[in-house]
Amino acid sequence: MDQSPTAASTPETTGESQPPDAPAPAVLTKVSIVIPVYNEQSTLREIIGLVANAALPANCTREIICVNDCSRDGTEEVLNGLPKLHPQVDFRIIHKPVNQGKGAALRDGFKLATGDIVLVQDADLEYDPGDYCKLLRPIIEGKADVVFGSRFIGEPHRVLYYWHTLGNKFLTTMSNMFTNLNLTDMEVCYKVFRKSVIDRIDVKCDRFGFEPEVTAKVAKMRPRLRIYEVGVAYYGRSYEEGKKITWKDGIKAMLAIVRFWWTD
Ligand SMILES: Nc1nc2c(ncn2[C@@H]2O[C@H](COP(=O)(O)OP(=O)(O)OP(=O)(O)O)[C@@H](O)[C@H]2O)c(=O)[nH]1
Ligand SMILES: [Mg+2]
Repeated sequence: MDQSPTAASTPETTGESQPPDAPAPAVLTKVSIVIPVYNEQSTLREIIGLVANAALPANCTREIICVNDCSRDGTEEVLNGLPKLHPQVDFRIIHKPVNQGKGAALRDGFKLATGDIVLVQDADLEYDPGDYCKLLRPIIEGKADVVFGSRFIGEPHRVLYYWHTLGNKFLTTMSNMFTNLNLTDMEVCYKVFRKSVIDRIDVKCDRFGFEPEVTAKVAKMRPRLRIYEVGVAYYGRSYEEGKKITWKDGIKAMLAIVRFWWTD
């Protein structure tokens, strides 16, 4: 594996020799922010505003890739209006003809990514793009190949469902037992990858099995990847506010943990 800092942080070789006192060339790192979107008309404008304006580490640029998973609530119109609202932002927007799920939407989004780093963002307002610097820094500094956020290590988080939290912790523990990682939040949305890592992952799960699948796959990759975790804020929503995930998704996650431990 390439052990240099990120591919992105390697200055381009131009072949020209620099005078000794010339300022070091600015190193540009492009971050591809991939957002799966399904019936998120009510939060989309606000979250995209936050994503478009979120602070990034120095010398980083961004592209925003939105994958509309055949929404039926006016999401399409909101998405098509975004480039006008944020003319400074490099958008890629695709509309899928059939609903396939978060994993499939991300698989499509990753294919369009042209950045050096790929970051997954949900389209609701549960996570805070204000955490991007923290999430990106370990990769930019060359210490990490993959960074997971964690809702359970210290940052502000809305106090909500006990059994849901316990379910999350159970799934993380089960995933850890199979992968031998010591993650604290396997199901977190914020997952950041060097592009060269995500390019090696063939995402098979179309729906929420994505989280255990990529976790198992990054754990299995050899030479071993450097995986970091950073605390992120979490503004969880209640079922009345539109929360969709249920215990059935938990069962599917358990099956995915075993499946991707056993096979690729
Ligand atoms: N539920 C759902 N989300 C999808 C689908 N395709 C893409 N997504 C997007 O995937 C992201 C995560 O979905 P959420 O429903 O918020 O899942 P979650 O955050 O794990 O669960 P909640 O607690 O319900 O918010 C959101 O940005 C969705 O818009 C799909 O088919 N179903
Ligand atoms: Mg959500």
